[in-house]
Amino acid sequence: MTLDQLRKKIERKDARLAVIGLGYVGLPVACMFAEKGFDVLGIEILPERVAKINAGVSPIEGEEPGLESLLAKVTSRGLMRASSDYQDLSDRDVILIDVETPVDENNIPGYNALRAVLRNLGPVLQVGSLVVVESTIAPGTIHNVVKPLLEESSGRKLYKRFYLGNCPERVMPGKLLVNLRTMSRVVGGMTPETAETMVLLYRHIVQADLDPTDSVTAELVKTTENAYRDVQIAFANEVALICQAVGGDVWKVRQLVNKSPFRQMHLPGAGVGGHCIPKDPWLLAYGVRQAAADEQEVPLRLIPAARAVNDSMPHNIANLLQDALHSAGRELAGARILVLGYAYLEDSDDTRNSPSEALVERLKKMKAEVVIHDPYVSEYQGEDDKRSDDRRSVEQLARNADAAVLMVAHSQYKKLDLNGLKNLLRTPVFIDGRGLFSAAQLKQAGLTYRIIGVSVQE
Ligand code: SAJ
Repeated sequence: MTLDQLRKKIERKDARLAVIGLGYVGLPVACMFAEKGFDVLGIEILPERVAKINAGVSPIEGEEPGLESLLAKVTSRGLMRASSDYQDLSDRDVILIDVETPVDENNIPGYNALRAVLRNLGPVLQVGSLVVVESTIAPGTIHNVVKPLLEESSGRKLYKRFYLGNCPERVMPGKLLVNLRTMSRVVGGMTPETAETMVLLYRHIVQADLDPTDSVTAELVKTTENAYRDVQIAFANEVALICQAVGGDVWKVRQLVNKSPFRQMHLPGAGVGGHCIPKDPWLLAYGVRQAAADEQEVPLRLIPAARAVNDSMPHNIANLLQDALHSAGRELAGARILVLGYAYLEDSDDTRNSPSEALVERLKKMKAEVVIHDPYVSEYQGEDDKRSDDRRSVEQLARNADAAVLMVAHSQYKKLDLNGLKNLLRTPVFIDGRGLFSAAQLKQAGLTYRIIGVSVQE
């Protein structure tokens, strides 16, 4: 099939689609194309997810407005189905790939999931089909990994047997469907004609700008936009550490700095977690290192430094805690610490790369005992009290604790009764890792406190 024939099929919505990887990106994408009338096949390796999806039940945790009902609608109408069998892809005209692309402990992407998909896809790839990688990948990956692997596994050359591009997703847990519909997307094609064909496809589900470009630019934009955010957050965190040291209040400093034109200082905090921001700067760095024969050609200083600053924030929280406990006449070793919040983001149940995980590890190394509460994370919504069947609330967990450490700005925590907490805690220490409360509030409650980015006013 020529690109022109494929375009016509896309315009008529006759093109048969497939989405490989039905996770937090692949599933909503599959549902949205199916809702527009495309025949969509989802390929998913986990059989239990396949079964759930075919039963119209979303396997995605957390609140995703509209997803459950949309999935039920498109599966019940037979517009979308899930399978684990790659043979089912042999009649597909367009294949979107949405698998995870994590980095390892050395910040190198192994692309294991992506490579497995490409190895299995090649042999069944229909002549003239379009393959689009939606996963976030390092600059150069389409050229140096995806294209050669697909040519090898399909036994044919690009353009002779398939067309190739990448269109990075810009979703955020809790807003999957609305982000997919309303956020602009960079559409990277291996040729301009491929990019134009991809724009025709995505126009069916995206109401915002679709910017056609080449594959490397699309890879650069996605990893850069998240590296940008990581550097911005790191700057705010470094200013917080400066304020702690020189007698300032970063929350006041930030507010006044942002009154200056063209300043948008981000929020300092207890750390940077999630599935995007901690990873994507390393994908950008990896792309550069793969391309630059000699590391000195492009000495990456700012991006790795920002990662180091953000990764140090949970340790800064542990230091603030140790200092506050000393003031209250308590050692950290042997103390019982209540950690408030384990998700990486406020009002989310997502714990991937959570700063709280790093803090808990640090506290345990410092011989503290840790109890965790999080209203959204099932295992931490409050331990069942043996004596009664009600879940142990923050107050009950605080009863024998020597400090409460707020790590996540969940809405529920904004309503904490600080006076009540002070009376419940064995040692009345409170560490505010997200600047949720003012020094005046914490002082009025009689708590020995520390706030991220605020110098001690004892
Ligand atoms: N954080 C700060 N200070 C800030 C902002 C965030 O410490 O000023 C922390 C958060 O607490 C969290 C982490 O950084 O631990 C990440 O927060 P995020 O708001 O960036 O949320 P993510 O990880 O879901 O980011 C996603 C990204 N979207 C995509 O990759 C498509 C990011 O590019 C978006 O900017 C973000 O959603 C968004 O706000 O939409």
